[in-house]
Amino acid sequence: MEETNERLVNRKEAWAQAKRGLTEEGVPPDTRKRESRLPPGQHITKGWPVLDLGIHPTTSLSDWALTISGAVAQPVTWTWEDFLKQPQVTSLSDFHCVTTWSTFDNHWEGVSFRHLLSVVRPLSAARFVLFSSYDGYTTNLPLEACDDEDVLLTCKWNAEPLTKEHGGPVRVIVPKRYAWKGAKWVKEITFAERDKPGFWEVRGYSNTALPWEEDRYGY
Ligand SMILES: Nc1nc2c(c(=O)[nH]1)N[C@H]1C(S)=C(S)[C@@H](COP(=O)(O)O)O[C@H]1N2
Ligand SMILES: [Mo]
Repeated sequence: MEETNERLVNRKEAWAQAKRGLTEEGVPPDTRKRESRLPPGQHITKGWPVLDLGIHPTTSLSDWALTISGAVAQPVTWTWEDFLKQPQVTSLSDFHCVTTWSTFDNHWEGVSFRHLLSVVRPLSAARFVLFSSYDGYTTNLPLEACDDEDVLLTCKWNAEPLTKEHGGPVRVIVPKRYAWKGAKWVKEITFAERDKPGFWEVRGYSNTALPWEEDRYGY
C-alpha cells in the first residue's frame, strides 16, 4: 500500500510559509501584467510531470463510481458506463502548477462541468463545490469558477485514456486556476452553501488560486 509522501507535503507547506516563487509580491493584484499567456513566475515544461500526494489509487472500471450530491435537485452516482453515456466534449487548454511549471496545449476529452450542472441542477443556495478523490485528497472552489466552458471531468489526454498517474480514469481540470484545484481520481463532487477548504487550502495555499494574479498562497 502506498503512503502519503509526507516529505513532499512538508516541503510544499514550507514553500507556502516562505511565499516561495512570488515575483510580484507587494504589487496590487489588479495592476499586475495579465497579457502574457504564461502566468507570472511560471516556466513552460516539456512533457507532463506527475505531482500528487504519492498514493495512486487503482479502481477497476467496474468498481469505479462518481457521486455528485449535496445542495442539488437531482443527486446522481455515475458508473463508468453512465459516465461514457454523457456527452463527451473536447477542449484545448494550458495547465499551471503552483510549483511554477506550466504545460501548453493539452487536448482534453470528457464530460463538461456545465453538462454535469444540467443533470444535477444545483439549488439556488449552492455556492461552493468540494471535490473528493480516491486518494483522500480534497479541493474546493466557488460554484461560479466551475461553471465555465473549459472545466471538464476528463478521461482522455491528447487522444489517449488518462493514465493512472495523471488521475485516470477521471480527473477534473480547471484551467483558469492553479492545477491543484483539479482533483485527480475524482470520487465525489459535493455542492454546498458554505465553503470548505481542501487539502492544500488548509496548508497555506490560496483559496482562490488565480495564476495571473500570482495568487499562490493564503494569508
Ligand atoms: N487526487 C489528487 N488530485 C490532485 C493532487 C493530489 O495529490 N491528489 N495534486 C494536485 C496538484 S498539486 C497538481 S499540480 C496536479 C498535478 O496533476 P498531474 O500529476 O497530472 O500533473 O494535480 C492536483 N490534483
Ligand atoms: Mo501542484
